[in-house]
Amino acid sequence: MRLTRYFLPVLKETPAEAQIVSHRLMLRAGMIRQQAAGIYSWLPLGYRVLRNIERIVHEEQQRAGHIPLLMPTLQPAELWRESGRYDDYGQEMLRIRDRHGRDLIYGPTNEEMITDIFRAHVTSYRDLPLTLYHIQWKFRDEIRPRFGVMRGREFLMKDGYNFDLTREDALHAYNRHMVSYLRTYERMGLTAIPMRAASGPIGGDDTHEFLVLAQTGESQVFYDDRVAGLKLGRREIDYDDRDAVAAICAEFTSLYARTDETHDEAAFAAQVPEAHRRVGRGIEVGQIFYFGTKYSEPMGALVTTPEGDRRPVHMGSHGIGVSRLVGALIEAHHDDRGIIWPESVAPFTVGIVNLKQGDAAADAACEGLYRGLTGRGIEVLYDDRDERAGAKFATMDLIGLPWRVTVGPRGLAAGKVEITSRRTGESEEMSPEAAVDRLAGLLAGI
Ligand code: 5CA
Repeated sequence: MRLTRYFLPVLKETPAEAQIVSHRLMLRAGMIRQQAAGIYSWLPLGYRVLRNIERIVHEEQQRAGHIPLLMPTLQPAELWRESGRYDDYGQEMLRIRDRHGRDLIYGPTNEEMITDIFRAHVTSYRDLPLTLYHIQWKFRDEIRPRFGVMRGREFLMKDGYNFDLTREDALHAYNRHMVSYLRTYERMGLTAIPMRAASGPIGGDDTHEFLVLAQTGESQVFYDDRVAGLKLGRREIDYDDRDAVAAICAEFTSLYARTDETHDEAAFAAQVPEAHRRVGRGIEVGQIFYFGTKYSEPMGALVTTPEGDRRPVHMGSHGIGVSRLVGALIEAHHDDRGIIWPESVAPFTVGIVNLKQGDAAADAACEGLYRGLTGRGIEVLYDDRDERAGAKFATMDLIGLPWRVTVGPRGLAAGKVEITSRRTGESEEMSPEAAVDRLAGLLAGI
């Protein structure tokens, strides 16, 4: 993409309304625009990041054997009356009436609708296990929408729902989700710690939240600091191997890690040596629930068992805050000059800065680099504006592309361009051809 043909409305001023760094940087980098309290347009740069996050979420869900579909944002109130949540959900639920006087809601979550789909089509244990998910906009009329996309009213969520014959099968689905979530966050360059939590309006007893440690997080967290060092890494995972999946969950949940809702001071003191005890804050980027037959029973989602009787299925639901992750990623990856995107989610991986637009040699070298890199499948943003070098560097630093290639007449006279890592600030000079090879090599494993 050439910057002169793109739409990147960066702001020079720091917006006064933004209280936390990710919100400030998203506004300054031209990623989002607020349209109403807690409701945002995703401008092209922000939309690219959102799409990259979605892609990783899809890949990891499907790797775990979960099946994508797409449910609507508007739901008939009838379904929610069946489960009893139409009245329970309170003011967070946005209620709408259509021209025929029928009550609709803008879905805050989809347990009822997915249960309705299930009961219409599945009648036998032979069709189990089944996990369906989608990535769709939700609406919750939060009392205090704030921190930009972190606590929006309209927000993008991945929500998945498992259907199983027995509690044990459903707990395997729960564990599968935990492991797939750990992988998802790790691929984005985030450490998200599973913490025992409270279930709120979704229901059930078993629930974990995934928290990214950050000063600006809304949740207070209590944990053994050794839990923050655990990594899945590149280990092979067989999602059908119950014991192996359960063992990974045990590895990641046996050290003390709880949110304030479930924190137990006595257990904290007994289980965690003082030197490892930490109290901090975290951003909740996901939550998984097992709630048994809470929806299947009232809504009649039954299957025949191998013994021939009919039983309500065991269910759980599992959510990832896709749009919130954009903010969480920035909270975890920035410096005083701007965002520092991990390569896996970066809106573009490489930025080309032409120090002297209009100089024939510099323009030709930039065009060559642009074609060479895009030809190798790399997403490039070429700053071809007629601007001062300082302004171009500031824009690149602000929008946080992982790699910058700087091209100027002086370097070119010696046959060189410069590659700079946004994360380390380290630079290296080489020929334009070598730069293409080097970047293609560095990015091959992402
Ligand atoms: N039905 C379940 C699981 S699918 C559910 O709704 N879970 S949830 O309420 O925990 O939401 C899932 C994730 O969505 C949260 O972990 C959080 O990351 C994200 N989320 C929740 N509310 C908001 C909000 N107001 N703004 C942005 N993200 C949110």
